[in-house]
Amino acid sequence: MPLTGEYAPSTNDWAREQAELYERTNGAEGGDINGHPIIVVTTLGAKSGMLRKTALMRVEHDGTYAAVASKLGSPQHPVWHHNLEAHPLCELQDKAEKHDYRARLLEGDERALWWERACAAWPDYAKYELKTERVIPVWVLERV
Ligand code: F42
Repeated sequence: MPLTGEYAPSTNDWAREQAELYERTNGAEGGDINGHPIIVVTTLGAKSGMLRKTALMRVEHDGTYAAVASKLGSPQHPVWHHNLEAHPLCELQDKAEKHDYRARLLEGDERALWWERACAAWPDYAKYELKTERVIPVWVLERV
């Protein structure tokens, strides 16, 4: 069942413009960073209950995706991480494809496997890991 609710644009101009440009052009514009593809995930706000759209690096394997809550290695988790904790059902857009997914927070060997896949897709994740004390949450998003 697709997410319903009112879209609440991010107050962060960059975050808002990137997500909206991607969605408007189905990833034809704003679809990658130096050739590394991006996706847009729509989550339900943990506090607002409104729809939030977040651009993330595309980490995919056999139709399943990962969402890596790196936030450039900042000391705090990105707030979309808290949205997924509260509401695991989300929507993922990969270019023109948009479907419903359920997010599951990874631990142990499964997290290690997806962390390896994430760093292969976006090597800077390894740099972010060195920048912060926090364990960067890795979510797997499985098609509903
Ligand atoms: N961020 C990543 O963490 N991982 C990535 O792989 C990644 C890739 C990427 C590629 C392109 C690009 O342009 C950005 C990329 N980012 C990546 C950055 C990402 O898009 C986010 O900007 C970043 O992760 C920070 O996420 P955030 O959810 O903390 O965003 C802030 C800036 C934000 O939008 N805040 C909103 C606001 O209006 O200030 C509130 C958003 C929200 O969800 N609010 C919740 C609610 O209830 O509505 C409250 C949640 C709570 O508990 O406080």
